[in-house]
Amino acid sequence: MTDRQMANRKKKRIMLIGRSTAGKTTLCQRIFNEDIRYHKTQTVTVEHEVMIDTPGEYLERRGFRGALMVTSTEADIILLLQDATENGTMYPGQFSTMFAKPCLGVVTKIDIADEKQIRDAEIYLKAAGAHKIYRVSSVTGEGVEELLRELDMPESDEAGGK
Ligand SMILES: Nc1nc2c(ncn2[C@@H]2O[C@H](COP(=O)(O)OP(=O)(O)O)[C@@H](O)[C@H]2O)c(=O)[nH]1
Ligand SMILES: [Mg+2]
Repeated sequence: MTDRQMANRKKKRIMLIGRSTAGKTTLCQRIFNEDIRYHKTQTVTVEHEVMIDTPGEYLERRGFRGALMVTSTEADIILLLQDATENGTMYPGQFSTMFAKPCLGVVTKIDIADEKQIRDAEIYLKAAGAHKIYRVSSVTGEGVEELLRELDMPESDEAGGK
């Protein structure tokens, strides 16, 4: 095992859930200081052994809820992403109770949302069962450092250097 693999083994695994275009992949890329570029997620991908990115369909289609539950067994923490600019939400009430893991809420795209939209997104996440909620923009980076601190992944620890 390489040193990096050793280091990653001790790191918590973070699973990202959210409808398509919620900003899961972009947040992942931001966290690892990768170029922000668009690509659609077609399968579950594990980035740098710590981030588990999931397809939006897993949330959008009821038939895939089981897949989310199975994937969650690999995770230590679950992030429920809610796009602040989305009109409404895909999360059913108490969605988090499906998982036996701590669920944190993340409001995304705060750079292009107004305060009311951000507050609504927080209400949706709270109703979904998120026990703590963060506001981020993966474009400007606002709020990302705070989230990383909560996840115990300080930006300085070079989590995903390629
Ligand atoms: N303005 C802004 N756009 C974002 C942000 N995060 C993601 N996006 C955009 O939203 C779209 C969908 O993002 P993506 O990460 O692919 O969503 P995913 O389907 O949840 O993985 C892309 O065009 C991103 O550039 C953000 O924080 N601010
Ligand atoms: Mg994606």
